[in-house]
Amino acid sequence: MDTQRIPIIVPGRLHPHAVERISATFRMVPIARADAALLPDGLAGEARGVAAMTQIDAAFIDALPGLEIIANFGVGYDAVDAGHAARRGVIVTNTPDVLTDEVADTAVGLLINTVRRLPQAEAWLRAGRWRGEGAFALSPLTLRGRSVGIFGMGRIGLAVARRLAAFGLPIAYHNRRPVADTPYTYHDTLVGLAAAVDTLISVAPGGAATDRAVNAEVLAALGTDGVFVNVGRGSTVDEAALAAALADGTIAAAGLDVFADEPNVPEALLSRDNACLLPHVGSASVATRRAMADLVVDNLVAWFETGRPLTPVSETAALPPRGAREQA
Ligand code: NAP
Ligand code: 8YV
Repeated sequence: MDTQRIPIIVPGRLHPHAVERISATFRMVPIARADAALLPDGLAGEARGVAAMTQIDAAFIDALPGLEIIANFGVGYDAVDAGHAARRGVIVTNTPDVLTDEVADTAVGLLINTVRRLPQAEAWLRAGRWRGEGAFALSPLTLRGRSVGIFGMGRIGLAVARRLAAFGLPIAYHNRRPVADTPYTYHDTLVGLAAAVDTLISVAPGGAATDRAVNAEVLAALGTDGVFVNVGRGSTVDEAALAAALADGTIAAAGLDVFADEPNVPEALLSRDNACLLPHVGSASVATRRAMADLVVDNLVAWFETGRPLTPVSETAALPPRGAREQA
């Protein structure tokens, strides 16, 4: 197949390696954002693919009648209306597995920084205070003796669990369903999990089902020695309740890589010394982001050359292959 003639829309910013490969393989159509009004004349009818790391809503999908596939940059695809895409017969792909270990490493680093206050200790040294004032204060919290609860025991959750089990910490988790063949303790509610542990790590996806699931009740259940870490999605947390819990001692500390309205971080979190804050860097190494970019493009190539995507999301996994559609 001559893929060079296939229009692939790229709304907004995309990883440069993905852009380079898409423009070398397909007819790439960059637009500023996912708004069909920005498409060159006639392109809305011709477009067959979208590659994006931005919001793709139902209106944009509906504006592209020939759309076959949306390749999302990221394993989390809450920005894409995958349910609507499925109803329209449009495949959605994401980038699982290639980032799992990187994000799990980040989660563990963030947990340790939060508990042992290593960023504050480094700032103390760099400000000349070690030389001028003496040793940095002992950290009130320790990882020793903690028990860990993972909200979202999927690919990344399991990778975090394996790491922390090797640290000698007991692991429990909450998902909608128990995971087969794992040694970890299952809780069928998030608040039940929070009450059973003192360290809650969220690796849950965004979307309506998890919206502000980590709320005041869950934080109260975690308790005054509690540490909350989030590498999943900011939307899963009631940030006002979290800021209040950090301020009034309902929990001890939080480590956050993700926020509800990125890149805007609430002042009530920025001002807290017991919050360790990262700018969504879970997967952000050169090697891992390049692997994600490759998987975005490999999905497009596989769809147009073999008729089957490599990593479709669950909502669109049962859609028929390309060949079956052409015969229908
Ligand atoms: P995954 O394998 O699909 O795991 C997600 C887990 O969450 C599943 O075990 C799922 O189990 C559970 N879950 C989903 N909805 C739930 C709900 N409503 N209530 C309770 N549990 C629920 O995905 P993954 O590859 O581990 O990635 C997880 C998430 O991490 C992504 O969606 C993304 O948001 C985030 N992420 C962040 C970064 C970063 O840079 N910080 C990087 C990569 C990924 P059940 O289906 O049984 O409920
Ligand atoms: C990416 C992520 O940084 O994969 C995900 O779900 O959150 C991160 O790996 C993000 O998707 C790129 O915008």
